[in-house]
Amino acid sequence: MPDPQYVIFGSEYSPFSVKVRSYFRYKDIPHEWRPRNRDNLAEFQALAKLPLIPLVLSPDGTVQQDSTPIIETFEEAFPDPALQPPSELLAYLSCLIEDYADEWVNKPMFHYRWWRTEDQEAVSVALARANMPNGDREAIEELAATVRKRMVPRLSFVGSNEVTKPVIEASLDNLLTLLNAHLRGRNYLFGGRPALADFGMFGQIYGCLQQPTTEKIIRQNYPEITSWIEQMLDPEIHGDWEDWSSLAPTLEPILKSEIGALYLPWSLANEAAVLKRKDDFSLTLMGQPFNQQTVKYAAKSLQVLRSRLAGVKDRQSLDRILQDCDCLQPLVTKSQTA
Ligand SMILES: N[C@@H](CCC(=O)N[C@@H](CS)C(=O)NCC(=O)O)C(=O)O
Repeated sequence: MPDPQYVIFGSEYSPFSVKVRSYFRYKDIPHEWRPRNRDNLAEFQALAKLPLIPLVLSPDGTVQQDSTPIIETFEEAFPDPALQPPSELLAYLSCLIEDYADEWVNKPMFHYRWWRTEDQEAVSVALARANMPNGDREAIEELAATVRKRMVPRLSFVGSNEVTKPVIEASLDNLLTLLNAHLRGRNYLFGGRPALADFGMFGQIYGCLQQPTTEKIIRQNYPEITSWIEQMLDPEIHGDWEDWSSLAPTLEPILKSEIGALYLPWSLANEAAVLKRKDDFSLTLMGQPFNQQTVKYAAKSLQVLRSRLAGVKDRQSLDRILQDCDCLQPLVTKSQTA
């Protein structure tokens, strides 16, 4: 009898869905990739607690949503090959980078998707086609117009506006430059095997390759990233994990200039606003103003990072790295409500 299949309801255009799909492929977990569309929408809605993809349906009928907890659960049932480096230090950094990818790199991905007319047009037609695989041209165009009208105002959900645009775009430029350098001469972020961080980062950057503006930026300038993305679609092991000493020269700059200088200060300000029940917040990033509406989910994920850090047994080297990269304080001190 064939192995029972898990079903992943997702979309090629959903970074969190392709993140989970690549994980299932890497782990060789028997699954069916089921793009959510008009034909299966009712089935999806009957299963979903939240109107979000990915959704994983297990053969026993269990439903799971939210990519990080999905991966954590499956890691227990399918421990080989291990998703995280055995070093506690590197495993923590992998969690931190995954969280940054999910909560911060999602901003430029979504911003570039819906900011410029060329991208709006291309992505809305692609989404309409995915939703109506057999639709004729007129129906696709009509749906694309509806999708575009609905999605463009959602730029505010990720904090994309005229004021924040320079920071969001500069952050992606910075990340791509540093990531390309880090991936030169190595297959994955932590060496010859993909880690949790790769899956999170892959989802967002794969999304960037599906929209004309960022596709051009990446294909013209960042060949190492392009080939890493190709590998991440169906990842295989090419070697062993590296040590911090060989990763540090090119990984530290990402931790410092992206996570320490942008993501964690943003996340801390967001948390403070959530605790004060404010609808929005502002802070200075890259010497420029940044304002957006509060995101409850990011406040929770910051707390998860803190609990995880508190559970690390040997903190000495890790704390020193986090300190050097300006990441430590937000990961040990909760925002004040007063
Ligand atoms: N934290 C969630 C985020 C999931 C999410 O935001 N999914 C988006 C697509 S990437 C979604 O479903 N948006 C509503 C929709 O597409 O209907 C996860 O990691 O799975």
